[in-house]
Amino acid sequence: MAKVLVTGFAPFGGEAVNPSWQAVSALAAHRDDVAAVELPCEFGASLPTLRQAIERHGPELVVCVGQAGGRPDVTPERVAVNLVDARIPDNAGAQPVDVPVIDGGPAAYFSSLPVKACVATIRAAGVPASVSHTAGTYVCNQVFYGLMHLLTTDFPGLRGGFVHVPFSPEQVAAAGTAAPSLDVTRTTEALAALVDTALSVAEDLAVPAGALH
Ligand code: PCA
Repeated sequence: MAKVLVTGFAPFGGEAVNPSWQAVSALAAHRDDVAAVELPCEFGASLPTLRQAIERHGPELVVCVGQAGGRPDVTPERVAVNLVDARIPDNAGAQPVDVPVIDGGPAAYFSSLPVKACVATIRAAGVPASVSHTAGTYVCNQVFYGLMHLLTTDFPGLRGGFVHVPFSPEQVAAAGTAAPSLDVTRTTEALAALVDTALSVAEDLAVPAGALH
């Protein structure tokens, strides 16, 4: 059984690839203790696929990863909100607006990853990183919220959280834009550092990592 389950997403929004899946599959290819599963970028199918993967692999840590196009660095997410407000349709054509992820669930969950310690070790590995306080209101936030709800209700003792990663340079080049990007090799190294930190650090660092806005 793999100790760590990492998930990435299928491409969405007209992109040919998703660096979250490229990075988690590269990580799993190099480590026996990591299993990678691809989640569909669909509101309906993503959480059932995640639950099945947890049941199949029986991990002690779950790290879900998604693409955050436009962000310049790797961002462990701190807060998942019980809200879906899709700006674009998902890969199945669904575009839910202003509905909860889980009816009757709490407004928010916090990550159970030591997000500040993760940022510190990712930076020490030479990759830009910062704590994020919003995973948005699309499929990634839904998966993050659904994961934390699942851990709270059905898998107590299992730790987990979510990380957003930038576009790859190849995506930005293909689009002909000037958005920030990070090589998938660097993204993979960042995820390796994050996984090792999450496995070994129980108490997060008491250092400032908040945002003014
Ligand atoms: N990013 C999207 C969904 C899938 C992904 O990789 C998001 O941030 O919601």
